[in-house]
Amino acid sequence: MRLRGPDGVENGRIENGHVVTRSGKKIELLDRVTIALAETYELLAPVNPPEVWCAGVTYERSRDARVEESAVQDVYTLVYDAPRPELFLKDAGGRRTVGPGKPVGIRDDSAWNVPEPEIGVVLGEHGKIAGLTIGNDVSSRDIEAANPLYLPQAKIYAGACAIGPAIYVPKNLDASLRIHMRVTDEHGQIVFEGETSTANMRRSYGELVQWLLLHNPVPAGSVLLTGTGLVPPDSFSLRPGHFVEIHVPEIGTLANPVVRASELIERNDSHG
Ligand code: DO4
Ligand code: MG
Repeated sequence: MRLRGPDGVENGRIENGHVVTRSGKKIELLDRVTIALAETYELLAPVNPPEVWCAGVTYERSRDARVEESAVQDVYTLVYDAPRPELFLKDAGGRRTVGPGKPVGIRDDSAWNVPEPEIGVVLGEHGKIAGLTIGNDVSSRDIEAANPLYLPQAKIYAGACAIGPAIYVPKNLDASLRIHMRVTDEHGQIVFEGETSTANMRRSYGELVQWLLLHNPVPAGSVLLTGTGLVPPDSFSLRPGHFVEIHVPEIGTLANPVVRASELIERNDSHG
């Protein structure tokens, strides 16, 4: 994990309820489940990925949701069953990706926005899997549903991606992970809650990475989000003021408030 504290940005690992930094400092975790830290420390995205890629329709639940929503239904059934997965570029240069605690964006020109809680594969050198993190592939379902050719606009915009809070290096990559998501409103009321497991994924991480790297020079440190298996009911849309928490017991909690994408663009403009 990476954090910013009084001594600047530091890398560390979690050991017995503490973060132990590379310089040997021990910082107590306020909460071992979410890996929250005291206010003097800011959790950062665990990597600055040169590129973020996503796989889509890797869970039956995602396939069914897209078949129902889309004006063009066949593409989703075909890609779910095909040997070649759906892969798309989500971000490059970290312009649209935020770390824990930072606001994610929803498009102002969309009325149907959702969080997509996903396991992120962190790529090491030579296509090796360095570890796993949590990702939020925030998406506009009405834009995606209108026409599959609109997918880049449904997926790529200011604040459309969050990753963190830590990188988990599993002993066994095939061991399934539980993914729990909760969305609350400004009063703390739960407006959506659900859970899935990577046991429901149709493809392995290794298979997705192999396809991604085929004739494609993706730099080490990039992250591949592996698809969502959790789709809120059609009546649900994210709105500014919502707070998204994605919890994976082995990794921690990725928590982000929701704002308009246009607000994030304005904030960046005012910072020059
Ligand atoms: O085909 C649309 C994207 C699907 C996606 O992002 C997912 O299944 O997670
Ligand atoms: Mg997704």
